[in-house]
Amino acid sequence: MLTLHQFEISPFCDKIRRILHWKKQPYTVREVPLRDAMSVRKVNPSGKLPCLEDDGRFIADSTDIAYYLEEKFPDPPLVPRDPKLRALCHFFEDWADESLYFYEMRLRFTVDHNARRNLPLLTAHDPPWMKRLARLVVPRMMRGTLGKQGLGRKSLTQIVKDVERHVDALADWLGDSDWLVGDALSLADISVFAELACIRSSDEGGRVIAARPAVARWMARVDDATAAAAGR
Ligand SMILES: N[C@@H](CCC(=O)N[C@@H](CS)C(=O)NCC(=O)O)C(=O)O
Repeated sequence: MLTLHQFEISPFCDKIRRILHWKKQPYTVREVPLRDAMSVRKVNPSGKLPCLEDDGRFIADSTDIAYYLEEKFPDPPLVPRDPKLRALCHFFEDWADESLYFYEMRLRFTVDHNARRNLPLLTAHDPPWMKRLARLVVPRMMRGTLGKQGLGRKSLTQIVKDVERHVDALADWLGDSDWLVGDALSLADISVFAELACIRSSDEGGRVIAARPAVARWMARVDDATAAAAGR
């Protein structure tokens, strides 16, 4: 049996739930409340989630989990067989994981009106004392991380402009296509969707995506194909 160790609102955990759903694999969830975040090191020394447990074996990092699942359950495929399309799929996934991720973090947790909505979701599985502590500590911690990464030093106006450029590029790339890579849903679609869904849940990101109907339609298409994952 597969067990997904997760933080429910993490886009990387959403990505893995959607992959499991796409591949029609049953699984159970071990939700890690924020107060137990240190316990993650027992399953993944880096302290990050998602981590997938498969019969006593632990696979960490959403990319490694995705390729593990692709090898174990090849049908329906998630990664294109054609080398050029496979490379493109990898580039999209890396863009989502290593660039878009920081925009969603910046928007959801360091912009006050969005943080007020998202902090209760982050601590949904925690006792009241942890909810109170998180309200004080989490935005500060995220500002620290984003300050070092760089996006934390940009104004909200600059961040929104960057997001508009990213979403415009996505719209241009999609054109009349249903999917990002080739003619079928792939890991590229799921990875980009998972980050954009978080960006869309911020007021600013929601407006950017609503103004680009082709991207909104593509998001609905990916959601239809991969939603209903447990724990969401
Ligand atoms: N590259 C990793 C990133 C995972 C990641 O950053 N997860 C965050 C939650 S969104 C986390 O566990 N953060 C806890 C920490 O950094 O201590 C992946 O693809 O799984």
